[in-house]
Amino acid sequence: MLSNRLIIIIGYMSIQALIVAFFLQIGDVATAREVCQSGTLLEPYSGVCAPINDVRIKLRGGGIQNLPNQLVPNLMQLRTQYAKRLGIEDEQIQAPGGIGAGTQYLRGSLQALERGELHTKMFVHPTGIQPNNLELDWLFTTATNRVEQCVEVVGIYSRDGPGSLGVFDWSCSAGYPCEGEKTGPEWIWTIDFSELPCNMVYIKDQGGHIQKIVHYANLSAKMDNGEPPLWENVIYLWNYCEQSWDYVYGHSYRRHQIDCSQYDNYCAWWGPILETFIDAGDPYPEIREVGFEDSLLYHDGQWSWLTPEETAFVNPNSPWQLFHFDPNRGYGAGNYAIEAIDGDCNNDGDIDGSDLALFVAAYGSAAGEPNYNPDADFNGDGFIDYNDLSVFASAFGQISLQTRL
Ligand SMILES: [Ca+2]
Ligand SMILES: [Ca+2]
Ligand SMILES: [Ca+2]
Repeated sequence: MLSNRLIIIIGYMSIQALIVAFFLQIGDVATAREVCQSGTLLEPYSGVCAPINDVRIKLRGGGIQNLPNQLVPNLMQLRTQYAKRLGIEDEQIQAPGGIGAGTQYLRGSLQALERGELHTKMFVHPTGIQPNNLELDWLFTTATNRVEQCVEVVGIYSRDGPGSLGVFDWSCSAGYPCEGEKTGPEWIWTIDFSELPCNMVYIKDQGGHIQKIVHYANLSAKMDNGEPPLWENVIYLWNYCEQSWDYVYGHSYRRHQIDCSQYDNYCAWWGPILETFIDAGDPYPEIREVGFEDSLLYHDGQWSWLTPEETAFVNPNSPWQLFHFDPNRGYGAGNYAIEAIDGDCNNDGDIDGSDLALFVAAYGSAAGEPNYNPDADFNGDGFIDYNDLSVFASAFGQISLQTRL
């Protein structure tokens, strides 16, 4: 069941979006989805059927790297080797799966025999996650969509350099090779976050920290009932400039998928996780906060908010701390976070002319009015008035500091 927050924005919606939001609100997402016309995909946080734009060719021009085989270790091999070092049984490392902290799909729950579609707002760090130069081999932020041979959208961080977004597809095979003639589970491409300016936005997370996020939908859908059935793995990134979906990756293949919700199957059991391969006893690096917000899984016609009835949670290893926890759909973990400050109307960590413009536009409004902006209502009383103005005036020019927590 979706939360009440959807209803808040209904005042700004088209009739179609209103109808969609209504069905979402009453939990009838199958109908909400049908209302979306073909060529559109439901954006579940706003209830809007948003257009889909195929940007695969444009992305290539933007510098997708085809060097992941050399640069980023294969996730399957990393996980298999690491599980062996930990003494985990072979059958428990059946791909795809993750090793790390975060949200875990419970066995017996979240069946996805027809479709698994994960939506999440993944914290990202275009300049990297390390505030210092302590050791870090690799850190990934990723999730499965509960389908056996799904595709993962991965935040990739290493010791040096910027953070990247990667696509790792489990469905590549000799019969159904992926782009670049890849015939096994493999990285398809990686791209620096800095190449995706329209796919990132600042938010204030539930822990009151400022985050840059990418909202993606990572889905595996059964397309026919052939022998074996046709499946499609697709990745959409939300485009904040166009208010539409960027179709960035797709792969079709035929397969009888294993039911990953069954007790004896160990595939696709991780929701949104952070994943490292640090040996016990080795020092953990200091990292900026990583995590996810508002994760949702659409599975076989139902939406799940990944509540504790259907998911478990694995805490991060010390010295990383859990900064906020919205069980089990959202969390932030790490050592360093950027605190949100009053006056920052666009949540980008400083209070400047952009915030002034937003504040002026909202000034004089009350909650429920079209120009009301909760991020400009610093005392949260539902009115943007002289009380907020005095907060804004005294905060103008401030920069929020990254604090070690
Ligand atoms: Ca700002
Ligand atoms: Ca700014
Ligand atoms: Ca106020």
